[in-house]
Amino acid sequence: EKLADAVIDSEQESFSLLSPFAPDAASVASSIKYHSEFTPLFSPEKFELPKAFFATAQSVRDALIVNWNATYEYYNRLNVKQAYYLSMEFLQGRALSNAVGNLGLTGTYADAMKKLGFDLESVASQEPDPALGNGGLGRLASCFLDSMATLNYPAWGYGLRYKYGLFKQRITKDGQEEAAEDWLELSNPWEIVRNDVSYPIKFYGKVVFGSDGKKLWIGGEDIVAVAYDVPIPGYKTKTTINLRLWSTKAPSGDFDLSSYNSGKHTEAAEALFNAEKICYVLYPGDESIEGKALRLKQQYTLCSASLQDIVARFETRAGGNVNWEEFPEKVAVQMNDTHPTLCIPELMRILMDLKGLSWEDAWKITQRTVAYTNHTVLPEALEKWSLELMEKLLPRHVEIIEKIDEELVRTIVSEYGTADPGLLEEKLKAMRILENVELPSAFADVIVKPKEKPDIAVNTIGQFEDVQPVVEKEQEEEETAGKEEEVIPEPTVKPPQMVRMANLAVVGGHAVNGVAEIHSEIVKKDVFNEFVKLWPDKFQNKTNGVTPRRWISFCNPYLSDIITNWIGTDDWVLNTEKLAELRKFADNEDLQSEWRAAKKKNKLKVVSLIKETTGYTVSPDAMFDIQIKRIHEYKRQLLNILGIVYRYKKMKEMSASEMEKAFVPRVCIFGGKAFATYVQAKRIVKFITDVASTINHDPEIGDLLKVIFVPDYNVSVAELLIPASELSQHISTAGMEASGTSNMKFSMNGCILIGTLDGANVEIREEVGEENFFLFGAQAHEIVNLRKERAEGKFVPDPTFEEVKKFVRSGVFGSNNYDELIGSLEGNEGFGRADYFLVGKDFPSYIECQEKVDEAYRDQKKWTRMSILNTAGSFKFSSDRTIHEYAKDIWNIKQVKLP
Ligand code: B1H
Repeated sequence: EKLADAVIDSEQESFSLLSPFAPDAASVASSIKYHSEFTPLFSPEKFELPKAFFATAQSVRDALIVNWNATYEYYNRLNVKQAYYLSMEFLQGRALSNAVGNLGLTGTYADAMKKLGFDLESVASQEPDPALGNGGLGRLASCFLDSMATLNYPAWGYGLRYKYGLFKQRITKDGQEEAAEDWLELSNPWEIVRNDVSYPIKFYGKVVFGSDGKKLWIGGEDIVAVAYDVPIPGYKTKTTINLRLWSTKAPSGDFDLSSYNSGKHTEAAEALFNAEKICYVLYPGDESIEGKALRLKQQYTLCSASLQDIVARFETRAGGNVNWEEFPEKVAVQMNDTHPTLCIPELMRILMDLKGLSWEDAWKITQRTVAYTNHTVLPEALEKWSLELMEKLLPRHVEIIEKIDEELVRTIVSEYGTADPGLLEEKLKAMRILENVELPSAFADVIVKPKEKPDIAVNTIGQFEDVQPVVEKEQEEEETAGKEEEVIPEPTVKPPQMVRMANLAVVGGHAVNGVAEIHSEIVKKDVFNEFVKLWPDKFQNKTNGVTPRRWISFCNPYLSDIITNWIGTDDWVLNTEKLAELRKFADNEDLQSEWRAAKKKNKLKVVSLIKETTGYTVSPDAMFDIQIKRIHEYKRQLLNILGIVYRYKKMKEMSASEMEKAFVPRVCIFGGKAFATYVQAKRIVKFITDVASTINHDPEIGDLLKVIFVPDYNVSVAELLIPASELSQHISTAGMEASGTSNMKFSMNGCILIGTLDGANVEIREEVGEENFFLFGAQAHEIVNLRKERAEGKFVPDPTFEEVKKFVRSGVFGSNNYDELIGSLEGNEGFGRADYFLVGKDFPSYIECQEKVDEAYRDQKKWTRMSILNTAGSFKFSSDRTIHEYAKDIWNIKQVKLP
């Protein structure tokens, strides 16, 4: 009965639960005072901003813990089905304003801060921005947590508690420099360590048969994973879910006292360091085998600790009555990309080796429990692991993976038969989990052995490397130069044997989804086409979304107030479809002038940010044109900056009055980090800052054009930039950006997008209307042919493109001739990479489109209307919509309302 009462029908009422915790400003102030005295982090005599932040956070945490406990207890009691979102990244951003906002206490806390002599905004800005993620994939995970809590879904996140988050970026005269991000330096007020929730994790060792005939994994290296819980409050609900982050340590007793006593201090602590270093850094470099082993250890730690925890909870909640077949009715595991794919063999291992289930039963349960989200189609980003490394580190898992692979081979053989060995070979090549590995012995003689040829580039885990490493290519060419006549001998080196994690994820799960419509189509047509033929029902689309709490309500209070006033309610924060009501006021001059005033106030904040971080002064009356995202060739920051260079060249050819007539004043803002070993991306950063310093110091240009690279782009910087944006750039080569999520945030904040038909741009344009989106560039289905043409030398570049390259090479931006950068956009010689990302092809249509942008901006009424219609049309992109879809179509979980 209780369960039936609590579980909310999908077409249920919307919640109007007020926070159960409704103190007044005076009691909040006294709670903060209390924590400033009794939560010892700082000396007692002073009460300054950092201490004020920690004391305030502690006081908010008290409320969160009450709600967290109530939520946990209730789910335990009802034993409802719960979803678990496993991700190597959660890019949470600062928590204070978000928590206070979700509790509905922003006003109360602001008043309390005043009583104590502070203002809430400055206190909140003391919080370190925890960067436990690289970009969109990690931030998506955090938006999902906010929606799960807000919508009262029983769901948790599982991740790793990295000691150092994504590096801090400094911009120097040489470009980007990286420094460690020590976000835990002063401790993390939001986490609660659970010393009683810890699990053993094993690496290396060997597999033997136990006395009961079951497989036993023994020996090797043992460490312990300890739970750190971060409460995640929902908006206007008591539901407070959990983000459980694992930290690693050595088992107690591993400190070697006798070594220490004999003076060997470092050796004494070796085991401790060995265990702790697993969670030191988000994505350690993968250049060395040590680095690779560490990343695999991280992935396994996440999967093993989380599954042991989930299984233990299942058993506890079942009381004395464990029925393993019910596991998928109580548990849904979502794998955020392939990084947690070891969940599949790990759940199999636990069920078979520890719980005694048969292979068949364990396999059915695993498949029904697990699902996989794909976030990229870049071939170099599809994760593969060396079989040799995995065999050493996780011998039992490799046995299980080999058996899954064998079963898959059986399925493929029975589906396609052996009559056409060529066809069968092709299918096996596309679908097998193990690459370059002999067929299982049972199939050895029915199939002609596939011819071994090494892959050109051995895949590593990142998507951040040069797609075709320049240096290697050059060497290759040197080595083969003048040898045309010679017969090239068959390579004697054995091709590397690899485990293809994406194939394992597709085979082992019951659902596979892409993250935008066009991306899900590409996933089906290209990446996993062979699997679609086998299991068409597995494949789905779940277009990404972002939380309207953080990304409109809290980061843009000026705009939020206007929306609330004009719609007549603040319900839109929960029911974003209400934003569509703004459409009927799009031409209203009062709304338009309020709208512009709010934008201006947000722009003024960014003017200060730019002054503080770069020293440049920019005009708040110029158009703010922004591109913020990881620096990657496919995202084409190079197209943007070359467009700016072209604009600058044109200006230099004009008189002052001609210039003003021809161009609208712009501040072009970039932000984003380049992966530390991604050389070409770092060159792009350096080039942008070089162009910036030339243009910004050119007295003839003045406010007509400024170029800014905002250093150390992160969630907090995004929260300032997005509300101030007027134009934002989402200009990836079509087919390459899976979704993008900042595009959604910009549109919600009344920013107009310039972009290609890629990722979620396609759907945003449909929703906000074609006339409110600046479209240019080649389309996804044209790309293969365009590249082919390009490589064959058939492509004739537009004169504007030749002109802009020549201008760059002429030395206007300093002594650097940018050979590697500009060369990458040209033929196949030298630095030539035949413009793989088609910057040259799209350049003329981009320039033309930017002219239309200027023209539209000149008519401020028209522009404001476009801006309002973007916000009004953005409602589909709330992560609430996305989470409802996952809950219904993949996880099969129901909303549960706390009493
Ligand atoms: C996305 C990644 C990613 N796709 C490997 N793939 C990583 C791959 O550390 N690694 O090894 C880290 C991240 N990230 C992004 O996901 C897509 O590029 C975006 O288009 C998409 O919006 C986002 C969320 O779906």
